[in-house]
Amino acid sequence: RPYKQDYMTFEQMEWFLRDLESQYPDNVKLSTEGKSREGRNIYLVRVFQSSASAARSSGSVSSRGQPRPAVFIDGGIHAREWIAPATVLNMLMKQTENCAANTDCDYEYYFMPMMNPDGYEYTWTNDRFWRKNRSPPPLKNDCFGTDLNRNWNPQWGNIGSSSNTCKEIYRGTTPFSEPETTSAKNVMTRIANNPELDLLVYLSYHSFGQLVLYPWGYTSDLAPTKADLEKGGNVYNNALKGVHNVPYVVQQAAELYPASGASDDFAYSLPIKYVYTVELRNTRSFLLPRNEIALTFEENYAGYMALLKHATSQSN
Ligand code: 0X9
Ligand code: ZN
Repeated sequence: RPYKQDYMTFEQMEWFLRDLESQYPDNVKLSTEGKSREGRNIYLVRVFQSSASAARSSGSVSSRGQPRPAVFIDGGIHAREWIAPATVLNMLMKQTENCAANTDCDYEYYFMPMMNPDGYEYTWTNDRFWRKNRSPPPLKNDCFGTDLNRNWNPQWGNIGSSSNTCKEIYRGTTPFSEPETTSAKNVMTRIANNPELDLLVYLSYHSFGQLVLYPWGYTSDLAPTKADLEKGGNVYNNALKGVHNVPYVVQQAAELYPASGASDDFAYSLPIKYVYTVELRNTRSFLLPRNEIALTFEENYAGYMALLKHATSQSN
């Protein structure tokens, strides 16, 4: 299948996902994990080794009764960052092809490629630079939308978020007040608590800035496993750089600016060992030309593969 070189509407994404599942029924399971505020589906895509090839390779991980490694990846938390869902959808397709060919399929892969369908739709119809979801304001004459990357625990309501509904960083009324963050939280918690799985990696795709950010994001205090986080970030970045030689910077999220209530700090607290918010191309604008969609995907797929291998290697 050719990679998607164009930005898709939400409806096109839905067709793309249904099509992928029907083409690869042994490797892809599409589910709806909730509905957005305006009633759009929040999709989860599970990609996995087919049971036939798992049986053939018995003697490996699963049959020894050890948990299988798992990874959770999201895109589209922020509506205007179009390259994020575009990249995640291409990653999802490439991972599916790998699993169907029975190569590089050692994990259970969970993708939530479009976390904010209402906001995304709004960027196509009304305002290209909309960031938040489209939650109606608590008070009339107030402003719409909650920042889905300020609505999580721990540290909800702390620095770098706002209680003013009109702000881009409005945090919502309570932690997980939004159906979109609740859906993602529930899925991540379920995977983390599944004794058959070992949730090792979390990747959240955003733009722009060319950054690989690791926790904490709410404080410049060092995370307890900062050395591991930095190492994994460098593994991702070195592999990425090898593809198109584009510079990304690995740093602690709070060094960009402290922001509390983001998904990465939640993921790190679950706990997940390797947690990154990746700010994709470029360094100037949310308007990334279409001809950079494939390039962005290619370099980040290399980073992702290298990180996943690192996370399961003996020498990590
Ligand atoms: O501010 C954000 O939510 C992210 N940047 S963006 O330009 N895509 O909006 C960065 C979040 C980094 N993580 C934390 N600060 N926890
Ligand atoms: Zn963002």
